[in-house]
Amino acid sequence: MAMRRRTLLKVIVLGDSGVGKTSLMNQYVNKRFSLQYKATIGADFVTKELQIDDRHVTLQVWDTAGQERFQSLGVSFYRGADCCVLVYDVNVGKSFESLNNWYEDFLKQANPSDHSSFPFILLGNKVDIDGGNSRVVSEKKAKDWCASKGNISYFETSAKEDYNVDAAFLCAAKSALANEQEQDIYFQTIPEAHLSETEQRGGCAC
Ligand SMILES: Nc1nc2c(ncn2[C@@H]2O[C@H](COP(=O)(O)OP(=O)(O)O)[C@@H](O)[C@H]2O)c(=O)[nH]1
Ligand SMILES: [Mg+2]
Repeated sequence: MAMRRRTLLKVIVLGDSGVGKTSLMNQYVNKRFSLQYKATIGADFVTKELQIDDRHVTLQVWDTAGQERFQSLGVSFYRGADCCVLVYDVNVGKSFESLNNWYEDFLKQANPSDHSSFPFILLGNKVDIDGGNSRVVSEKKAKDWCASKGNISYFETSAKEDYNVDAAFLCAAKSALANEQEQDIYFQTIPEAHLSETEQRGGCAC
């Protein structure tokens, strides 16, 4: 009988309030959408079971409970993240301008071992609105931003119409998995003394 390992991956979703983070997660996990404004789905995270190649994966997707308005997300939100999904609204320029802040903030708070290789995904959400006539951020502008951050994957999405939602989260899961495997290899090849030093540094806020 084949033994199969289950892998837990933590994905966090960041972006300005109102861009559709909760709606994207709700569409992805529950296949539901509501136009009614809800700040949170009432839990720290939602989970989805996935099969990626020969791996059983439990994807844990963390939502901000509306605190993103105050930029005060707790340490537990960032801790141990394997992938960061950044979201902006293609119809709201400010939400795109905020991406740099979310990106920098994530790296500062989560402090992953290798900043340059940590997997991010960018979602340009609400592409359904007004048939695209009210969009203010072009696909090119978004892709240029992704290129400037070391080739982040980009998806145009609609939580309302369930457009590209599965594809985006699957990409997030695969990127997280790839990064996790690279880290396994990395940690296996360094001496133990070095490892504890790295861990201590990773856990320190300063
Ligand atoms: N038309 C449209 N509305 C959306 C979409 N995603 C979210 N919304 C709406 O935008 C508002 C804010 O969504 P929410 O998920 O609460 O955003 P959050 O603050 O980022 O979690 C709600 O009224 C949603 O119904 C989308 O893809 N298309
Ligand atoms: Mg929300």
